[in-house]
Amino acid sequence: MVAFPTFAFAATTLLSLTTAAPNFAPPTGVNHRITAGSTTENNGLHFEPQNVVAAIGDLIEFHFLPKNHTVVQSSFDAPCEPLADGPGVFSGFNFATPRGEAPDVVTFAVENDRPFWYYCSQTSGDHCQKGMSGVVNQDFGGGEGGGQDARGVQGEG
Ligand SMILES: *[C@@H]1O[C@H](CO)[C@@H](O)[C@H](O)[C@H]1NC(C)=O
Ligand SMILES: [Cu+2]
Repeated sequence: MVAFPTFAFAATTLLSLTTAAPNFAPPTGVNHRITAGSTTENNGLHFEPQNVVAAIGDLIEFHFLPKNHTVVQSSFDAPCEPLADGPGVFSGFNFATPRGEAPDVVTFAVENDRPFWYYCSQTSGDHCQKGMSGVVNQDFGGGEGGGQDARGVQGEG
């Protein structure tokens, strides 16, 4: 997936990837809607759906439900930590909402078929440790994360 620099999303505008991605894949017109937070699961500490399969050129949209969530790119090996080896997606804390959906949405395009692991970095309440993580394009083969759910997804509390 995309490896653009750490940034904060400030608006609903689609992130322009033209500078970061000279070979930008043609849009497919398919959007995958993921909510950060849940009205039903795990006391709201949940991404839904937490496991998405997307094609190159699809859009991923994160919509934010109540509490104060983020989307931060992580790795299979360290599901509750930002990428150690370089910049990744970091939404910032701009999406807290007491009820309903936050007005701002994080949107980006899928540019490759590598797994995109992510989590909520809200430490007040240990959201990730309690199960708030997910993945786009998990490797279902024998490689990284093959045949397993996102670690950290199965909450203990
Ligand atoms: C959301 O959480 C962050 C980090 O804990 C905090 O800095 C920020 O003030 C919170 N925002 C709201 C509106 O509660
Ligand atoms: Cu959260």
